[in-house]
Amino acid sequence: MAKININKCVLAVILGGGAGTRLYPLTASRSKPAVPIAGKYRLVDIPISNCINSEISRMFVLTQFNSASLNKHIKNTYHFGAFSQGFVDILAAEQTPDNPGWFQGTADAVRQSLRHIYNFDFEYVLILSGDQLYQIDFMEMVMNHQEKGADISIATIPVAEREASDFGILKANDEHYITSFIEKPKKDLLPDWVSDTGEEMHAKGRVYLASMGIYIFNRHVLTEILNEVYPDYTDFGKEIIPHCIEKYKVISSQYDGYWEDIGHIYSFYEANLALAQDIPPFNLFDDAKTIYSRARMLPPAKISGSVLEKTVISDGSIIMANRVENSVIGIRARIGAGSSILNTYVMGNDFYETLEQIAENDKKGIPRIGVGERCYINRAILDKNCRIGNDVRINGGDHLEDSDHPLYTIKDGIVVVKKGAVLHDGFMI
Ligand code: ADQ
Ligand code: ADP
Repeated sequence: MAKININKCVLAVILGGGAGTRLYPLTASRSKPAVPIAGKYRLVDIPISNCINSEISRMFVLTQFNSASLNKHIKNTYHFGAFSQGFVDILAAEQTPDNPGWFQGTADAVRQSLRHIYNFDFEYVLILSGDQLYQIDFMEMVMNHQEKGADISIATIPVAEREASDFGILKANDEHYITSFIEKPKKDLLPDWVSDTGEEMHAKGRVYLASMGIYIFNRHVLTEILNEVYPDYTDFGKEIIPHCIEKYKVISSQYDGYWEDIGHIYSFYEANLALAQDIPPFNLFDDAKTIYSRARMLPPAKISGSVLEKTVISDGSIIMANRVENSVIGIRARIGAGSSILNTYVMGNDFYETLEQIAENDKKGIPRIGVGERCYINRAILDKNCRIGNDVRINGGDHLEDSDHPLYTIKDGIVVVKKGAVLHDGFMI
């Protein structure tokens, strides 16, 4: 089959996030697509970059609330030029006379956005999640969808038993038509949902076919489903998809590469730190699959007296630490002499303090922005613009119980220091 003009026939819709509770406190003051990842990117850069690398350049980002940082990031990053039809537009939940509330779920978010989306010419809508890490060329999925004459395609991936209950699990026939679907099945139901996922996957115990939450809908099918057939259903995974497989031609498009859901603090943390490994499964150093982000005019990182092991250091950082290990250090981060940073994601800062500001703050006893001297920080996420004084000790781990405090939150043993938090000299967690 001839290669299709994917940019003309596909329009992408990125589900930028619901209430954002799973990534709290990172989503306390910003919308989920704006959450910083991998030192210099934001969550939304991942699906957008995958679209661009797949030659899809028309995208809507649906988000529960708009934020200045998201707008600024999108506006300053994604320019497609005068001779392109490309755009990235943010659609935030809005109150209208007949709809007082927020998006009630993923399908409701798309339903409420249809009037903006349908102004454009396209054959297929590609629906993407905003909190996943992957590098996929969508061309194959679109061609598969077209060849099979499907109404809906779902990207699927084989998963093992321990994660199967976190996903929509499905079964498909030899022709890849989906015959049954269950959203997040309980452990005791799993034996009925084993699929033939291929020899290699079976050998790894990955015998359940999970929905990746990536869908292609035919243009007319999507409006029919959302407005006529199931006008009351608000969620794709829980309601729309399980019901659609009886009425529509729904196919599974299996993918066997790296794909990670990063919607929880734990998976977000693990995925970030994995970038510091020798050969990370998610490859930021691949010219063919660039992850795009805002080009900032930052100076190179400056490092002195530090032992660095498996560490990613972003532009504009000033590192005087004693040791940084298995960590990701974000833009403009500052780490003082004698400090040890272990197993930690430091998001970095939005600005530098001037020497005058530092002197002024010193007088008032306010720690300077970044991490001070002789600190020990292990198993933590430091959100942006934190002020960590000298001799601060943060020791995350399973000995800590989940809890929420004014300056930090503990989830799954990971200490998340909130954006802009001030931890004075000697503070201990
Ligand atoms: P979940 O990820 O649990 O499962 P959901 O919470 O609906 O599903 O989120 C899907 C995406 O939509 C996420 O990026 C989320 O942030 C976003 N989202 C959620 N509510 C939204 C709203 N009201 N407005 C805008 N965006 C919103 C889904 C499927 C499963 C599948 C997994 C794969 O339901 O079947 O296995 O994705 O990760
Ligand atoms: P977030 O990453 O948490 O979403 P924002 O992107 O909203 O944060 O904020 C980042 C922007 O705010 C930066 O571009 C920076 O210019 C600006 N900013 C924030 N705090 C300060 C400050 N104290 N001084 C100067 N600029 C600031």
